[in-house]
Amino acid sequence: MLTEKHYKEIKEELDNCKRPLFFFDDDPDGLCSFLLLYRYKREGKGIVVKSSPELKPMFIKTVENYSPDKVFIVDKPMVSPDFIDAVKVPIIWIDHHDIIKNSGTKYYNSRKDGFGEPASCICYRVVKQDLWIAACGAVGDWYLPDFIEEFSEKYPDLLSSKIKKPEKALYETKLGEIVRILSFILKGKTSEVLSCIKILTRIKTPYELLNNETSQANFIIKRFNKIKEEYEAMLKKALKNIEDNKMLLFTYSNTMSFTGDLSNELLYRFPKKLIIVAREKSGEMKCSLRSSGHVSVSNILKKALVGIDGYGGGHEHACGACIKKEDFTRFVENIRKEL
Ligand SMILES: [Mn+2]
Repeated sequence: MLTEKHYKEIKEELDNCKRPLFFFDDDPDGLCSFLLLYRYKREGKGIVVKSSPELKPMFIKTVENYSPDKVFIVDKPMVSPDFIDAVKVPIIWIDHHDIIKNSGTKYYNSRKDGFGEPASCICYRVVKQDLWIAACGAVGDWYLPDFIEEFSEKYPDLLSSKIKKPEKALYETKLGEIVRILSFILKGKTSEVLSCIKILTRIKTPYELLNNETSQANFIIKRFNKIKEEYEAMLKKALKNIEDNKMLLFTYSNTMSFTGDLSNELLYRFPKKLIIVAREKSGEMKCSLRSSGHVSVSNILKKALVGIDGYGGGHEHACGACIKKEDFTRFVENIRKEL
């Protein structure tokens, strides 16, 4: 658990460096965590870490090339020990996934009793500015923090104070629309992703983005609309498999990954079903699993993985898994048996 003392410590770390390098996860919570720290510090460089929950040794080169005086890691559940060994400057690691003991970094984790508020909430409590970015990061991780009331007061048109459920905030409000923008612009061509992130470090208000008020905002919105089209087409396909009343399974093999976004939206539309969205990539099925209410997808996943070539885990209602293609049908059968 984190307290005001920890937020102060992190702030001092930020204040006392000149050339920080920030690594962040490729989802709205990760992006917002980075934006909060960077927009306060106005110095350094951000690196989005795609495709793996772990910060891998390949990023040692990135550190060597930039030669920062401090490294910040936000919203990554794992960091390779080789990376930690090789990096000779202080590493500040801010996270809310499973607690890592003796990480060899300055480690800050918000977890208590199995839950930790999203990394963007921690970063907001450190910098105490850009409330709208913090709200986006939290809602993107399916969570309404205590400062959401203040947000609704300040921006009632973006989030009505009547909304008490994160999924409603995500799919029925303008705040949710911004979260989707932040999620979609992280997909696709790296150079375009970087341009969008750069712009986001300078966007002044949520309205500049939503109402397309500047040419910079327009660049982001145009890119968002293009990616959204692809997403809508996939969602339409996924909505064709809804006859099973306990489970909704959708598989695809596009280059762009919509797995997390699709599984979230399908769960919102079908809260009583267990959702499995899987993307085929190099002989593996990369899955996102969702459930709500009393159905614990993490327990089901644990049992379904027995005798299967694959791995996975996560939170009670949201998990990720990676399964060898040959074993995928058996894996799905195992899940069906558990339901
Ligand atoms: Mn997160």
